[in-house]
Amino acid sequence: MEDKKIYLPELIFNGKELIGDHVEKSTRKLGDLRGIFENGTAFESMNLEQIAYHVSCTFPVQEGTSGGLFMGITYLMPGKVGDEYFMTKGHFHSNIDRAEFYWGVEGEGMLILMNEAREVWAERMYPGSLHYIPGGIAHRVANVGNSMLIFAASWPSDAGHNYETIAKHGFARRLKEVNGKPKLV
Ligand code: M6P
Ligand code: ZN
Repeated sequence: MEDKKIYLPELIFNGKELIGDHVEKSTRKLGDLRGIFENGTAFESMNLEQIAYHVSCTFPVQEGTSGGLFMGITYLMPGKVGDEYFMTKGHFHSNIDRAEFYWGVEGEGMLILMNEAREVWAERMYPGSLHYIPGGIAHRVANVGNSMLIFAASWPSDAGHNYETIAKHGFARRLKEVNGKPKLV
């Protein structure tokens, strides 16, 4: 007899993509990242309509609900503005004590972290790397390879994104390519 209590999952994560009816996709073009790179002249000379990254997310509960979790996959293109790698905008959480997991899926990246005292450090991201980002830590990812960087993330549904602090003050160090290698300067 058919078991009426066994269901198919509503979402599939096939290792690279989130698939299902409740997946929301967003795109950031290079032009949306104005102000985050040091070399403004190099930035303005580039094709600002090109895609910098896509994010595919699932929000099973309403944003701001306590106790829920969100998940997203980010597809960050390779490239540089001057000697700085393409990177995500980066944020603290609006509820600053909320943590997050990031994990590497494909490509080569660097997770750049900064605490409220503005101390900066970074962790290498690669397929299978797992990164626990404690509360109170701003986070941004740079693609340091030559191919697309894919990483996944899961964060609390009441974390929220505080982009203002980073937009205003940036990170205290920049990740640049120095002699062909990524370096925090
Ligand atoms: C991860 C998560 C998302 C975030 C995305 C892009 O998938 O942290 O919450 O939106 O990366 O990063 P950002 O919002 O800083 O551009
Ligand atoms: Zn976050």
